Amino acid sequence: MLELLNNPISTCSQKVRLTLHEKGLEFTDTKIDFRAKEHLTPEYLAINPDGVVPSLLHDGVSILDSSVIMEYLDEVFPQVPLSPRDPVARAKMRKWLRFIEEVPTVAIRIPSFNQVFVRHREALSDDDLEKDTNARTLRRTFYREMGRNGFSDPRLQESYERLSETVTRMDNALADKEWLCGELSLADFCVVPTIDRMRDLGLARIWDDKPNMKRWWEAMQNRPAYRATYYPGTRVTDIYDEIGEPA
Ligand SMILES: N[C@@H](CCC(=O)N[C@@H](CS)C(=O)NCC(=O)O)C(=O)O
Repeated sequence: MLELLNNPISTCSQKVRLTLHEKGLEFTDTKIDFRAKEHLTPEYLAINPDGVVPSLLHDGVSILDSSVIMEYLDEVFPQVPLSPRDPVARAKMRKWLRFIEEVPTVAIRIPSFNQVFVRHREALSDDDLEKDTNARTLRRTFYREMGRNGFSDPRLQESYERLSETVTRMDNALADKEWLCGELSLADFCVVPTIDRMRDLGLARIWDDKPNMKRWWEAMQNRPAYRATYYPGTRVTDIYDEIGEPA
């Protein structure tokens, strides 16, 4: 049995939901409430000591980290394969996964928190802010830097540059293929949540002049797995009335 401990609007959770749906795997969808800090309870930390989602439980065994979970699912359930068989092509796909984790996945957090999530910290007293920061097992430095007013303008601009660089690389890679690695693969699903969040935050103009990227995005949104992943309540614009303007 597969159980996914996840959150509807978490981009890392969305990567795994996309993979599960594309592969047609049934799973129990257990929602972890960030506002109630369910990801920081002793029970959850016993499953995932990093205090982040998603976590996959496969017959009770925990598999952690969204990209690791994606590769695990593809290995254990080889029907509907989402990784090339050829080792060189597979290495290229893994290079995409690493790039996506290191560059756009990290970059998108800065505008996401500045435009949306930082508002939950604005009213906290100094003591509560410190407590909230210290509770973030893996992310203390990140939360400390954000403070109660968000990340600095240079940090935001650097994030935009990294997101633009990602879109440019994708557009170039897609010039002669339908999907990032030729056949549809985990690399495509790994980057979808970042692209979807960019659009949600009003940053879709970044691919206005990128025709290959636009074609890829159109095709992705037509997939049943995409539609199953993004049910109502999975986007920041579904939940928050006002999303700050992109800087
Ligand atoms: N490398 C981890 C990162 C997971 C992660 O950062 N999850 C975010 C949601 S996308 C989270 O749980 N954040 C909780 C927090 O900021 O307190 C993975 O890919 O699974």
